[in-house]
Amino acid sequence: MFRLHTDHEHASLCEAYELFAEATDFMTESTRHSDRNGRSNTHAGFGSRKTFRANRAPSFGFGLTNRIDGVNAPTSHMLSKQLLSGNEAVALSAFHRGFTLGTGYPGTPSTEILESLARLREEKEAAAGLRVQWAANEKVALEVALGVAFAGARSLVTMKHVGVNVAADVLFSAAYTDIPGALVLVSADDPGMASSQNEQDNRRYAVAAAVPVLEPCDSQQAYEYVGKAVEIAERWQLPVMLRMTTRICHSKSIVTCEPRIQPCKVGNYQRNIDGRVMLPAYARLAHRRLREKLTQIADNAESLGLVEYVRAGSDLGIICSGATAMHVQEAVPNASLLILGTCHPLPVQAIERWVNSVERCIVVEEGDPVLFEAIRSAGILVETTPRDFRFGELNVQRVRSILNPNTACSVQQPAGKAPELCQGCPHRAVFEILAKHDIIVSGDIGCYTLAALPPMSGMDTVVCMGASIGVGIGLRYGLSPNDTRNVVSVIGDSTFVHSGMTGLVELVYNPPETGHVVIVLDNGTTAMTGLQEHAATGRTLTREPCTRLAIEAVARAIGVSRVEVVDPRNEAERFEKTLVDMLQNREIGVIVARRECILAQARNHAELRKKPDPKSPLQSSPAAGSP
Ligand SMILES: Cc1ncc(C[n+]2csc(CCOP(=O)(O)OP(=O)(O)O)c2C)c(N)n1
Ligand code: SF4
Repeated sequence: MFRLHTDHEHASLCEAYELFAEATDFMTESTRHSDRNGRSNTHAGFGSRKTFRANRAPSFGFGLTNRIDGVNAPTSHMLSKQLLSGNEAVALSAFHRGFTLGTGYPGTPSTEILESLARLREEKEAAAGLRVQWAANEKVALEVALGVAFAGARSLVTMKHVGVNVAADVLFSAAYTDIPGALVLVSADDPGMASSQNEQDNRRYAVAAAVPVLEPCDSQQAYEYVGKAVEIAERWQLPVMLRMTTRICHSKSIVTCEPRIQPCKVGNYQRNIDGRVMLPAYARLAHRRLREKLTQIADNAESLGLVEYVRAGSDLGIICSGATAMHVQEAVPNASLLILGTCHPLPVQAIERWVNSVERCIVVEEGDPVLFEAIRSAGILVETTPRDFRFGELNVQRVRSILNPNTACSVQQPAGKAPELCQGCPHRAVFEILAKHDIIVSGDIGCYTLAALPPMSGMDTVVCMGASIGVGIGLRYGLSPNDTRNVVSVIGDSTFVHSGMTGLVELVYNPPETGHVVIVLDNGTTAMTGLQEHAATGRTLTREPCTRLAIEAVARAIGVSRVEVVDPRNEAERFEKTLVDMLQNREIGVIVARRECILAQARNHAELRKKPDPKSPLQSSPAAGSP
């Protein structure tokens, strides 16, 4: 079902309904648009002004809520106007531009990009040659995408902001290489931390890794900027980051798209050893080439369409980008705006000219003062956003407060009840047993992180994906061997595949004197981000059967001396006894607590009812079977 939000100050209800009617003409079904707790992601006061750009339809906050069913994406034979989220617009644009690969690792707010692309791919004829898949983690996703682009084809790699931390090693050196195809990296940042462990601003990564970054301010631009990213990537042979934020990813607005579909580009490998082998001798030259490329891109920013001027008076000028550009237009319709589609490389000349044309110029930006610092270090005098506004998302009200310090500024937390583990969630059974013993739980990221909240309060540390094992080992080292408390690492199955295996190698290589126990919560899905598949589910992104990574076999192969597979609910006693034995005997042990997520189970059963297939791994879901 569509849910129409009309809390825009400048959009009349009639106008909104007209647009809505127009938009729904081009939509077939509703689209999933909420996070795992059912909160819809809508624009609260997300701005629209028709004068903004003559060729751009205004943006409205259409919030759609539909968590599991009704998942749908635009299809190629639709007319050229569609109501799309930023994520869907990116997928459609990649589809239209003949990308050969879409890959990534799930993470809110980026997940729906690949899910939408996969649905577009189902139109086999139009998408012949397009692969869409989940990778084991963001680093390997970027490596595979880089290979595709080295071959001369186009690849899209998607991740949430913290995913770029995992992929950073690849990114920093890939930037030095000459890449004949297009490598477009989507970093979906989460200012305000709607569903993340931090609010890092990945524009900083673009600067540090020396890659161009494009920042769309609505779905239309998300669609267009994929095209610009391809243009820049192929012309200058370097990776391009498309930096989205939660508001852009999940908000819907009208997108006018090209009717044309380019077929998937097939690569034609050209050898270029000094351009792609980053030995110091080649890398030194490559670094100089990279800086030259960036200078050229900055010089071409205006002709690439990355600089937009909105002229009003000359008293007040505001420099902004991304979602902030929309808020600013609503908050201060009388200001002149310089809207930058990129903060790196910075189009210094254009900025300087523009700043000189206004009396007073303020950089209004969400997150870190990236634009401000870059502009000031170019020697251009501008004012910045006060420090308090660095925390959380901006909105129209907060932008007003920036410009008028007498207006109160507060970060509003979304209403609603605190998230909690579902009733009947298999993770509950594990934490109930852990709570009975005096255990320090080194935790990880997934649905089970919710066990850290009261009343369970059952987790002691959570830092980043995969950290549970390393931190658990470190806690063991740091505590006295005579300490009566025990440490246990708890990690989900998707997280284990993502970054848990190396932790296990560390455990076997440098075992603590007191032993250690790792519990892998194998619920047969990546539940936290909306039930995605991973290598240990035995199903691909499109839910076709594939080779299943057996977690217990991996643990044994790594050299863990005792590995047990238990159903924590039906075999609660055995689970508890195994845990206590391992702890008391100071063993290096892994317990795979295998029981299917109840939501995944419901979805799988519903699918089976629709089309029973005896060969389908859904018939024998690893998490559903006996341990
Ligand atoms: C580097 C990184 N990538 C992606 C995410 C988003 N994310 C959070 S938890 C999670 C995986 C959860 O799956 P699992 O470990 O199986 O636990 P479950 O939610 O199924 O209980 C993902 C992908 C993240 N926080 N960090
Ligand atoms: S793992 Fe599944 S059952 Fe448990 S809280 Fe997450 S979605 Fe609910």
